[in-house]
Amino acid sequence: MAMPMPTSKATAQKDIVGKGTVVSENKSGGNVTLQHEAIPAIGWGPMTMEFKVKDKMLLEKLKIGDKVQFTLVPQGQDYVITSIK
Ligand SMILES: [Cu+2]
Repeated sequence: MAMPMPTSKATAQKDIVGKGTVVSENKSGGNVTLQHEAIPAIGWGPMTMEFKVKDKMLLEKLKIGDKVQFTLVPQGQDYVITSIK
């Protein structure tokens, strides 16, 4: 996949990385519920919440109870997972 270098304007954003445990996943819907640790980069405390993933393929190997590290990017009002392992 092509990765264009960030241009000088606006969108150069740091990755937001979190850690958590898979509570449930919906592979066909492209959602995963994670019990995540605090994510100070965006001012979140620990919580359980549902995330969308950028690509459903990301969920293929996930199982409930897996400990994961994930990367978020802002998308509108939400955050979307762009990598999880
Ligand atoms: Cu959260």
